[in-house]
Amino acid sequence: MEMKFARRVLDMSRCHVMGVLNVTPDSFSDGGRFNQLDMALFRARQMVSDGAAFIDVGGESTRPGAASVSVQEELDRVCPVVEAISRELDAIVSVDTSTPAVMTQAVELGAGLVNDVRALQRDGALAAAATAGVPVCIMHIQGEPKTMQDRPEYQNVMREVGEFLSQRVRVAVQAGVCAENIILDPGFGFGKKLEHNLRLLASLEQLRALGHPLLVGMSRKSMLGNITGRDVDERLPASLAAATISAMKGASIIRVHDVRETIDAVKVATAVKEAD
Ligand code: YH5
Repeated sequence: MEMKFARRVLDMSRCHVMGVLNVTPDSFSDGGRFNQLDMALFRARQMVSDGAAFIDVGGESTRPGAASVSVQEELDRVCPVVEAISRELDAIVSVDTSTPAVMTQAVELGAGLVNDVRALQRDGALAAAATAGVPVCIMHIQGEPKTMQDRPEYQNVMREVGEFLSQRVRVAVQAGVCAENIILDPGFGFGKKLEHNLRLLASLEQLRALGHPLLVGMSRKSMLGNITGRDVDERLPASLAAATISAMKGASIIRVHDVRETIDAVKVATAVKEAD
């Protein structure tokens, strides 16, 4: 159950925490005391000292209705941060991108994981991921980020997500991605209503039958707002509950904003699993 991410090897039978690092212009503003790169590095250092095994660097907002970003703009946002974290910190850099040129460049600069919310469906993404040679996370999405929440519909969400993911694994392996390098993600909130997200979380163990480690991301998402009635900055307790359930159900990587708190929740879940 070991997986090799550029310079580091992880046991994927255990649960690891991935810290979210957005490098979109609106993510960092401090009135000019720090520049963007300093701010990003500060956050990354903090998340690593809090125990993050991965830092997920993303330069494209996938919020419905968010403006699209040019390839050059995404490269300019992501590359300096990937380079600096890879050089300075003891964590695996994950690049949250659907853009082939960003995958290629980021891996050259030291990224150890390609995290694509579009499941390598963009032109050139399969080839870029195969050539990069690092593990890739393939996530389920219904539709495109811009419109995915318009009216998500499923007859059987578990079956459809499972079939989508196994089809993308097949296509990726055909394109030269090593099967042992594929991580799967049901894509919480990506073209799904609350009932779909809940059914996927309730049945998460079943997705492990596809034979790949699982990554999940529910931190601060609307599904938790729908359940608790809380605004985005009041969703930490709900996010910890979601992380705990995911860890109990066998997720290998949990993608979160609040690393320190999530590490404790994962430690409790892991201890209980080991006593079982
Ligand atoms: C994911 O699940 N999600 S970006 C809406 C929110 C809060 C957070 C306020 N990239 C995932 O984090 N990559 C994102 O409401 C991801 N899995 C993987 N593999 C969305 C996000 C967020 C969205």
